[in-house]
Amino acid sequence: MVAVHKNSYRVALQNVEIPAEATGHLLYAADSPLELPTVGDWTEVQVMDDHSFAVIHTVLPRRSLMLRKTAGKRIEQQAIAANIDVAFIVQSADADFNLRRLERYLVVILESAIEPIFVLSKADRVDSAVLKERLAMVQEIQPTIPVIALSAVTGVGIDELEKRLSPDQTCCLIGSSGVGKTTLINRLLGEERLKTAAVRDFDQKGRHTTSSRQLFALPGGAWIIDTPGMRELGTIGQSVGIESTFADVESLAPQCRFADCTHVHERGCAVIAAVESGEIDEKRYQNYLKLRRESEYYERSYSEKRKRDKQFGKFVKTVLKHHPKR
Ligand SMILES: Nc1nc2c(ncn2[C@@H]2O[C@H](COP(=O)(O)OP(=O)(O)OP(=O)(O)O)[C@@H](O)[C@H]2O)c(=O)[nH]1
Ligand SMILES: [Mg+2]
Ligand SMILES: [Zn+2]
Repeated sequence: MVAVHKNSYRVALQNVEIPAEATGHLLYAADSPLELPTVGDWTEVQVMDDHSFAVIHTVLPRRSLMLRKTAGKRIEQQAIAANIDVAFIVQSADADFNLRRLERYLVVILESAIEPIFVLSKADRVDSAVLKERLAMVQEIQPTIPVIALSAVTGVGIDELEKRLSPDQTCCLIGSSGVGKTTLINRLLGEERLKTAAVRDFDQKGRHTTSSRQLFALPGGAWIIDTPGMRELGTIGQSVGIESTFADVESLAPQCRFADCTHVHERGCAVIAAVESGEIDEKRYQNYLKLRRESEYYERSYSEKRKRDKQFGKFVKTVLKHHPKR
């Protein structure tokens, strides 16, 4: 599966891309939208003789699935991409730089056991002292995750990123609109295949140029997925990702006085003590609490909604049973 745009798909067959649709059975038998095809999926398809159209019958089991909470009011999980090995979390070294947002992306990536790599793009837009300082700040939030500073304009750092692309692996670029994800893919493809657009002058925000998720084969053999910049990357039921992203915070838990300490207000809390002593950054701690609250809240609301839907389903079936021939 190489592209999704609303309800239409594109699949790759050897070297050709074919428009595709899912069978009615696949659509209706799905218990949740997560079972539907998404970018990066391997699928079983039936192809028209002239290769003009394909029908997707099955989605094969996934190695990984990157999820977020759907944007807006609806409380549901939404697939971003499947079978990703490596995710490049892209943030521009100038206007977009925000450590708290990096932590949010990291939660989503680590929840799905995908290997994260941080990318500071537009390195040409800040002077080297600022760049160095920002690289160090990123490294500090997770010392074991690689950070690459690069510029798709001057080409600096591109080789470092290319070294991280292994043939047959699938990677993806995620990050806010306008940070240069598509420009980077064009650079890696060696041609201006995709549309990009200048960021707004007054606030350097992107214009949401990329509108669908798409998979590309890179010259070295790796696959890369471009994603549209997301306005909001909501978390839902992502406690594993939070635990890994904030491992330094959670590792203090055994030293808290109470075994079930929530690290919010308890006396004798080792986490609160570490924040007070400056060992853990106050803003990082606040972000940890915020993401935990958000992810737990949406998970609870979601499971309550599922329960209600199931009860409603049972009710409908009972009614149908009692009025079999209506
Ligand atoms: N100075 C500089 N500008 C860059 C660099 N990379 C991208 N840009 C510019 O930033 C703008 C936005 O780039 P895009 O590649 O469209 O950004 P995107 O992340 O794909 O944005 P969405 O598709 O909206 O999510 C374009 O005007 C690019 O030319 C870079 O390394 N340096
Ligand atoms: Mg783009
Ligand atoms: Zn505690």
